[in-house]
Amino acid sequence: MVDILETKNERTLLIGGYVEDEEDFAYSMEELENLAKSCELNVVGQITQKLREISSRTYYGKGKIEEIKQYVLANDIEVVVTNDDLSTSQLKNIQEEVNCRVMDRTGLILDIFARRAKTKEAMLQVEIAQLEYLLSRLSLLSGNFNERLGLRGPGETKFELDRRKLENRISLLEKELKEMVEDRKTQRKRRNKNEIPVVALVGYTNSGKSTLMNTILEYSKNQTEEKKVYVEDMLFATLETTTRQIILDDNKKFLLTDTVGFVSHLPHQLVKAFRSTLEEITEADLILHVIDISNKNYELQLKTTEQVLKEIGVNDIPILHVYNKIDVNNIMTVGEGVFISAKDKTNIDILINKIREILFSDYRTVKMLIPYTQGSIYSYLKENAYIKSEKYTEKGIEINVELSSILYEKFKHLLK
Ligand SMILES: Nc1nc2c(ncn2[C@@H]2O[C@H](COP(=O)(O)OP(=O)(O)OP(=O)(O)O)[C@@H](O)[C@H]2O)c(=O)[nH]1
Ligand SMILES: [Mg+2]
Repeated sequence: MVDILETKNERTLLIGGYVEDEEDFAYSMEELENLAKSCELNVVGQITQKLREISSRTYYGKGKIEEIKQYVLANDIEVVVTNDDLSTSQLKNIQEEVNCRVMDRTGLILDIFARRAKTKEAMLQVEIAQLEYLLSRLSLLSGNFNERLGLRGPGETKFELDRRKLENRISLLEKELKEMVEDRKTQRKRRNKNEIPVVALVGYTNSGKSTLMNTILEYSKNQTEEKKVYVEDMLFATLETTTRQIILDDNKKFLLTDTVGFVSHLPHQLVKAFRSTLEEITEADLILHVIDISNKNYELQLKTTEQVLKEIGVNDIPILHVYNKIDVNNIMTVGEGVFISAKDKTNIDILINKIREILFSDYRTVKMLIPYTQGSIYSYLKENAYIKSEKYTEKGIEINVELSSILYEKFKHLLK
């Protein structure tokens, strides 16, 4: 794994500019601080600027750059993190002016992903994203490199060599990833054959997707503690999708998938590298969009998630808004959807009923008579449908059963 950052409690200054919408900007700076803390950076302060015009050389104005430089000197700042999307040459120029390492939001997010990746697939995806990022910022890095070595000039030879090395490594990793993804696709196909509907938990990072997964698991007949997933109060606790089968008390079954969270300005390298993981969302029958209603910026988070969903090609899957954390902030009038607390397990039954309505709208309740000679059908229905009542008669077992349209077609000859 390449190490872009190697941060160790370094004294850090956050910088950022905004054109309008000061409130959204203040929030994104707050989020940047959280991202920096997740990278174990020691955030000492922040300098912001309302941008009247954007300097093509250093992005921020001349006076601001001077202020940043002075701050860096006076406070022993080791890393400056910018909230803005700067060109490599702008980053390079700022780096030279303020005389310390400058990183951007993308670099931070990539570093968090690198720290959290645990499975082989996630590690591969993160490394590809990091290398793509390095490749796009190569001139910045090789400039540094030259400086350190006391070289003069752009150092073209080293630059080209690095570029080729990176490109080769990327294609090697992509090949490895592709093979892994193929395996998973085959597994998924097998699953689809079973025709169990898939529900995907999707949403902003830290909104409570994994907590909700664990809570819904408790409503499943086949639940065990080991099936629970990792929950943590930090950004990007989940980096890999996990799928669990849920069996409701009336034998209705679905697969529930927990997915990686989104963040505003999710680096495109990550979206690209995680495409195979995110694709699972596009194959779901229902998306539960989990929104942290206790976050004052939940609307922005909601929009960001919707944007990413569009980007990965979700357009005709039903989406149910699940407003979470009502135990913290109970405002139930903000929109259509279900209002729950995944942590306190409030309104989970309402949510499950909604899921039932959407996924199992083709279910119907009918009366059947199963001759005693066909006891295996009875056992099959006991497992795969919901027998609401049963009576033993002379001709066989009379049942009142709720079943899917597929099972209905299969057994309609037994209708009474
Ligand atoms: N108060 C409150 N906290 C909650 C609720 N649901 C989840 N949390 C907390 O929110 C934090 C994040 O929860 P996760 O379930 O890990 O969130 P996630 O959406 O899976 O996050 P990522 O995997 O990082 O994208 C944890 O500290 C949870 O305990 C809730 O209903 N109420
Ligand atoms: Mg999670």
